[in-house]
Amino acid sequence: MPRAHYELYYWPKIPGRGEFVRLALEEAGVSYLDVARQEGGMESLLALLKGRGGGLAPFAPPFLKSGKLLLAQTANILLYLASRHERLLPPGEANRFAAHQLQLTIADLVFEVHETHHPTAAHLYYEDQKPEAKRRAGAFVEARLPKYLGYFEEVLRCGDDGYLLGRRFSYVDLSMFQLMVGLSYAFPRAMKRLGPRIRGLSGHAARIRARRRIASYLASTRRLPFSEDGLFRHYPELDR
Ligand SMILES: N[C@@H](CCC(=O)N[C@@H](CS)C(=O)NCC(=O)O)C(=O)O
Repeated sequence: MPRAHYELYYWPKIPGRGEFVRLALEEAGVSYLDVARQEGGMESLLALLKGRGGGLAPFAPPFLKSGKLLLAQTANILLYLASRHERLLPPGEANRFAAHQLQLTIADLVFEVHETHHPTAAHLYYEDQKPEAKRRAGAFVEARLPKYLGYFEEVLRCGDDGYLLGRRFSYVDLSMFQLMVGLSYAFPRAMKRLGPRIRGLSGHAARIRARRRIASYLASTRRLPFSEDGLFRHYPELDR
């Protein structure tokens, strides 16, 4: 394997939660290896999950190796990257904790998205929990999605220049972009209906998409498409 600054460990065929980390690595412009997408990489991922890397074993991907350090939990990994690459976060304690707070709120929403297609058990197939999924997705689309996006729209409005932390860009803007794209893939009807209420977020996503490093990444083969094996899944029956 070629030398890399960072090693990212995530399931090889889906963007999933790994994508939040990938976007930050791409924006930081650092070299990284997407380990599980390399030959023999899945074995390395599974070995680390089983605690064979020494130190604290992660519970689930994504995880990131930086030198001897092995870190898990998406929000934790992003906070770490932001502490090393100033492009990802404006200086100051207030910004650091505000970014982390927003990222954890994004993580809460991501969890609820997953629950729409796996409300009963994460290890069972969607097909084995369809009635429950329909009920859960109904409540999500009706109440939770507008509440979360309404909140983020409000946060964005507080910023003068259209970033979640105010005038300056941060890694949370990348995650918000990914969230908007994922939600539009999974729930196109609900997102269209919400459109007039989330104009700020839509404009924000378009601006993030156009950032030089992000646009170039999105056009590359490193970017994986959404599918019904991932976190953001499109099942028309759940998008009422
Ligand atoms: N809170 C963790 C959640 C990690 C997680 O659920 N990872 C998924 C893939 S996106 C997984 O492989 N989970 C396996 C499991 O929960 O058993 C994070 O944000 O990183």
